[in-house]
Amino acid sequence: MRRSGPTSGKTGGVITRPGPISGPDTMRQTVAQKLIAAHLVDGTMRVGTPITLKIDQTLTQDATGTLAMLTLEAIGLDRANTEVSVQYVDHNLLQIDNLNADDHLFLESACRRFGIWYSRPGNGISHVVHMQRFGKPGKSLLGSDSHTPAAGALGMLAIGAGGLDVALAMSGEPFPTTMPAIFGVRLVGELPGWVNAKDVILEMLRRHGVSGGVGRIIEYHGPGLRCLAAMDRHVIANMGAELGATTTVFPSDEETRRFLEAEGRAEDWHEIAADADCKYDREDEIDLSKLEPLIATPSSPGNIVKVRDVEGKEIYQAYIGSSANPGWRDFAIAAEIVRGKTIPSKVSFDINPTSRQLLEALIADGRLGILVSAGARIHQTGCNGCIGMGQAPAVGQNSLRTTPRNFPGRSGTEEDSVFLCSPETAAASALFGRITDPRSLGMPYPRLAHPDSTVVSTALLAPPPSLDEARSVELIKGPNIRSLPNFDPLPDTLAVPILLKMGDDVSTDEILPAGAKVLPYRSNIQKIDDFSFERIDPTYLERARAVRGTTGHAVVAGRNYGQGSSREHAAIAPRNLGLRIVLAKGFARIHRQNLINYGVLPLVFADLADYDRLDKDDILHARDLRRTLESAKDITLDCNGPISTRHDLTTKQIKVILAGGLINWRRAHEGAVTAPSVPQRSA
Ligand code: MIC
Repeated sequence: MRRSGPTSGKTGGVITRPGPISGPDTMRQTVAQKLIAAHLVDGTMRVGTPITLKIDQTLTQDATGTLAMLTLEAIGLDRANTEVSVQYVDHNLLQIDNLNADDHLFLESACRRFGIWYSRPGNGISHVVHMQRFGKPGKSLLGSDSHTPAAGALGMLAIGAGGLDVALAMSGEPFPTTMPAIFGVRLVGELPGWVNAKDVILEMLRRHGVSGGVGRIIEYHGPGLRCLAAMDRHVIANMGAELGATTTVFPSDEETRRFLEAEGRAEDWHEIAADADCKYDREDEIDLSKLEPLIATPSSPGNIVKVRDVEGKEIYQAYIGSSANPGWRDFAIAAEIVRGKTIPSKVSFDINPTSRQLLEALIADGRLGILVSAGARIHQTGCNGCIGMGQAPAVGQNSLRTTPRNFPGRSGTEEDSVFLCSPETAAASALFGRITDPRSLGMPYPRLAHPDSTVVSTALLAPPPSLDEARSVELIKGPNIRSLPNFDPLPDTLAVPILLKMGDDVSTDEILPAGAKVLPYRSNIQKIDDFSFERIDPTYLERARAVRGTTGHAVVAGRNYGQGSSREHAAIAPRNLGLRIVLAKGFARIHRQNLINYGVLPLVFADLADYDRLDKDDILHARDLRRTLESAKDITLDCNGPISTRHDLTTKQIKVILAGGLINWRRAHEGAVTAPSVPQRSA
């Protein structure tokens, strides 16, 4: 590793520089700045200013992909205009009726029609398969999944977004965003035995909380990188989403080369290193050798304690898998821990292989057999219980998972008790039936080197057909696949009741849940409406419907509103129920953009004290809204007195909201798009 940045001087200390420094004229650049500079279409690289980025690759998964494909149809796209676009089917895998299977067939036909790779059900989780088969250092990737930044592990600029933004990127449009600050995290030392890359990101969450990355790219550097394999870096980059970061990047170094060589893609490697004396906007340092096993307690990835602090609590489930611990070593180490032993009968030991390649590798090296003999339940390759698609725990029982999120009810069980930890902690706890620090196992730490070559499996990965063939493909639409509703423009005067007053860090899982009951309606907005805010207030739906055709409504929230998933349904469904304004102390990036894309006005309190003055069922008045939005950043609303708010919208975002959303705006300004066809590159 060539570069190391300025140190903070003491472990855990954070240095914040006074002013923005990221600029195109900065000669000495960080990896993130180099990646942005290489993809900058419009704007200057000054922190907080609008920029647009050229997108080389896109990733969609089935739960968000159906809407993205319907958008491609609506805008009349002929063929994906990217270097590589891949549609994965990894979320909606349970087929208890026709709904999910209908979506799979629709997506398969859309891939053939629009020139997109199709990763079939059973091939694996998008982030992992993408890294294995398509990821390339130096490329940009936009994905309709908040964990897309996982590909930053390979030195990519990988960003999560709503399906509509990803569809437009597929049509060849640059992606609009805000220039993030670069948060350099210097890693020194080496991970001790029994401490996983998961503990590194849990340590970041312990230090910085679930909004510590908002408006930032987190860039890891320093000598400690040497002990992190590419899939370990994936763990850290993946869960940068839990810090609210725009993305996470790692340099492309010798380890990246080793990974790509093992995947049979040595030619895709090139080095990307930060310049020796580059500067970060903010800095932190982690001494890996001082880390110990950590765990997120229910119900936020930000509730971090030492495993030792909760040791002894009985568990019902230990679950290994998901994009937050996807690597071969994550499963192999679990196998070594349980080798020759038996999991107690009261524990459900769930193994969710993350990709077909990984499954084949675990079969080939015998470790799947070891897990099965110990009592593991082997589930199909995919996201599964991470998104509540099966494997829900019993009520009130502790479930230990290596997954990235434990937001309330996300597991599928309303009163769940989900902890997030490393595979080492999950496997050790499975053996004892109670939360166990893996260092108390009393066995030597099995140091497992990644093999030099991996099983490469492409049996379930279909390349796009030729343009001629594609043009004759009909989209296959089952009865559950419905067009997007039409939304009206923003009125000039609003008198909207506040239907909900929420606190800080409300996740999209609470706004519009996922899970096996709801996910099948991701392609049917009219139906998915029914679940809006049901976890926060089950009376919301009825109250929203009552005023939908007349006034519409508003909701009020605290900081970091809409953290978590990229699902645009969390904006569309409440919008379809009449949501006009979200007034919050602050927003998570992707959800804010999704609100804008569907014509909902996101406003922030200019004076936080006003939050306390508002109550559920108060009426919020806005007058002369259209003109004020265009002419000023400050908007004064009225609710028993003035409420000062700000919007921070770009000129285009204002126009989009005034038009009632991005689709309306495009219809009015650009008409249908027929993108030039570009031959797809093979993986
Ligand atoms: C998640 O982890 O919440 C998901 C499921 O991957 C989501 C996508 C979705 O809701 O479909 C995400 O992270 O964007």
